[in-house]
Amino acid sequence: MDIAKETTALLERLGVDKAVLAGGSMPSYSPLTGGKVADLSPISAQDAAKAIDAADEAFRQWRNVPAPRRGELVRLLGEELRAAKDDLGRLVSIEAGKIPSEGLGEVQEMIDICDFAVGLSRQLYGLTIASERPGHRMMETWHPLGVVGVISAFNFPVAVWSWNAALALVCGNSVVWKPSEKTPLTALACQAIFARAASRFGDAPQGLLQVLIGDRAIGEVLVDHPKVPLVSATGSTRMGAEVGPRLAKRFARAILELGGNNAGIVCPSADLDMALRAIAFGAMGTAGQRCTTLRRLFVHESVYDDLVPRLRKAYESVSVGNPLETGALVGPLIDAAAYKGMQSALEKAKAAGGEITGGERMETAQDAAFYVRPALVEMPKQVSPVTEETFAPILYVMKYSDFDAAIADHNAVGAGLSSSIFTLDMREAERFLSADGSDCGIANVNIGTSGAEIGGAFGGEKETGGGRESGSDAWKGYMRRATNTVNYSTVLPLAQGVSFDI
Ligand code: UN1
Repeated sequence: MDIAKETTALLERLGVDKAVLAGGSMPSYSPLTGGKVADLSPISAQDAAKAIDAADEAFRQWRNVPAPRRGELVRLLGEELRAAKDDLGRLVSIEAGKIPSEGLGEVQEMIDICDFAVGLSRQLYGLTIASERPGHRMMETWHPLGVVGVISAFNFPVAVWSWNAALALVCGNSVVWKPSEKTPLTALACQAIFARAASRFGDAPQGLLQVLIGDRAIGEVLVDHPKVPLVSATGSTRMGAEVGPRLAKRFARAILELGGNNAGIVCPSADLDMALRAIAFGAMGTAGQRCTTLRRLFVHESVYDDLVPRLRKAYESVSVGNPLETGALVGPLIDAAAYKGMQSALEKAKAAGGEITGGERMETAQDAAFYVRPALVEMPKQVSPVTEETFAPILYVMKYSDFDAAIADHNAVGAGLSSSIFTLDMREAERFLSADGSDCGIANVNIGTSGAEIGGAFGGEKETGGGRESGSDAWKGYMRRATNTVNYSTVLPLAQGVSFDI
């Protein structure tokens, strides 16, 4: 398979001009082979600022378009995504290394959020609130906010953009997107797909979606630009720790979706067959490179010797390889740095008494592709590196005897994204979901930590950043709220009984 040729052909089919793929100074690689697939031209800081100005102009028109009509644009985007699903899914596989069903699943997630946002475009409801004064009415209105900056990561190169863009657009905002440097091609494809939807829509303002191809300095232009009132950023906790304070300094909003160090608890009553499958997908799926990947597992001592050997077998036998050429379930790591990070975590785990199954690099013809066997590490207790997120397929397994202690250990890490309990005991399940249970933004019962549906709000607590994207009422983060009080009486009573007679 000539991956560079196929990438160019896919991009052309998706509507990207071939000329932008060659001759630039920013090489783009596929983790499937490590080979180069394009040379893009990064945008300059000056042009990035201009693109943001253009998006602000577009916003000023778009905010006056009725929300249900704005929904029509997102409906068309959903239609274009349906038509492009096979090609875009394959491009996601080429650029991010995902297996075909996950590449397609990512596009399905985009289609789903478009459907959700179309419905939402008729439901941007505010409250009517009882006023304490006679002849007065109080209400809340939700208004468009402005340019929404989106910074996305390589591991969900297009779905996370669409969560933000679909909501932002129906909410009356424009979007400026800085994709990961590791996955710019899928972003260019989305830009072309969006352009088709916009042209079918007819009178959408120019510049509603801007894509900034570039490095970190371009991300900084977006974060610091005074015309960007909200930045939604997905990536490492380290990135969030830089972006958050910069936004706070100029009182801009942040939606941060950062690291996860997600855990599961397997209780004595668990359905072990089901738990096994959920754990296998959660920990090894997407080669351990989801922010929701299962990274820690607490197994009750009464089922440990039943479950863990079966899990070990699954780790030893799972197919690893180029998912577009073989039926492999585990594709490559994104790059050499990810491989190094994985090896250094495994060395630390070994030094801390961990017993490791897997973790080794697989032989391939290509030096620059990093295929690894997922690692299962039995740990005597929860110490570093278990307490840190390593963005690779490592599952640390620990034995527990006391449920309260397991919950305490579950919560004793910096991140707070996703979590799972496997139990048939309703007391344990409800406790896990309660105020003194899991401290994560996502807490599941009898399913894994990854693979959330778009209908719920997505995000997490603590070092995960606190932001919420996608479903439920996450849209409120993309609008500004006004409280309106209307006096339809002939007098002017002041609130709280204050008198001020001039
Ligand atoms: C991410 O890894 O940044 O819940 C997003 C999931 C997907 C989204 C993951 N729906 O695993």
